[in-house]
Amino acid sequence: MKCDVLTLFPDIFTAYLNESIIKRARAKNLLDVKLYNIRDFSSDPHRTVDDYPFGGGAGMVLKPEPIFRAMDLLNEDGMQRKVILLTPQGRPFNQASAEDYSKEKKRFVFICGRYEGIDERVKTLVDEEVSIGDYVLTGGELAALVIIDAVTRLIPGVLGDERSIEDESFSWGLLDYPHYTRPREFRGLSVPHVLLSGNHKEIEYWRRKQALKKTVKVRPDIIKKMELTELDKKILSEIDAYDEDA
Ligand code: 6GU
Repeated sequence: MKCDVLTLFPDIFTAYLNESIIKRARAKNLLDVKLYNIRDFSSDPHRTVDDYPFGGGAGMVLKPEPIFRAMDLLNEDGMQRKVILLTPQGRPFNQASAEDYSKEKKRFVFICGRYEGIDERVKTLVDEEVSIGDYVLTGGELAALVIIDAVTRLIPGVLGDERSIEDESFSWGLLDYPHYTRPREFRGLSVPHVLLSGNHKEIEYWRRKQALKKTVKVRPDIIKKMELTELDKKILSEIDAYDEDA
């Protein structure tokens, strides 16, 4: 994934982009992020980026000029770009969006809104408005990082163990099953026997059951939308909390 980020707070990104899997993806050139401070594209001596809203009301609005000037600079290289505006008014981002983005050939631009809003005319530059959930953040920076993270881990070669993604698609849509490592017994809490059995068929069955159980309990909406296999239906019939008619 290659992207340009327009933000008033580039420092928010640097710590996260310089750790762990994301750092390694950048080192391998599988992820390229260039940060641009919108304030650097202000044209007045006070480096103003916001102004009062026409029509009155509380809060400030991001001015259009600095963002247009930043986009003019990006466009000088003639590359095709997909421009995403991060806003709580956007289309909800999900795992399917992450998969689409991970296959995108174009360079991305993430425009991070701040303050109470952004001048509506900026949207003439934008291909998609995207939100990461039904709550309000103080700015789009965390949303851009969430998207970059979710997309990067889907790019082939980023995760050390390619099975991590395979395992996920086996249970795609379900919440994950419980994981255990050594010691077998810890403060009176023991690892479920089946995981020590070496019986891979039984382990697979147990994990699927645990994933279904967890999902029924905390995300019944996911179960309702899923295509269940005959095995899933059998497992679910063994789970008390599940009501087929709900
Ligand atoms: Cl993309 N931006 C802001 N400010 N808040 C959000 C969001 C984005 N997605 C959810 N909440």
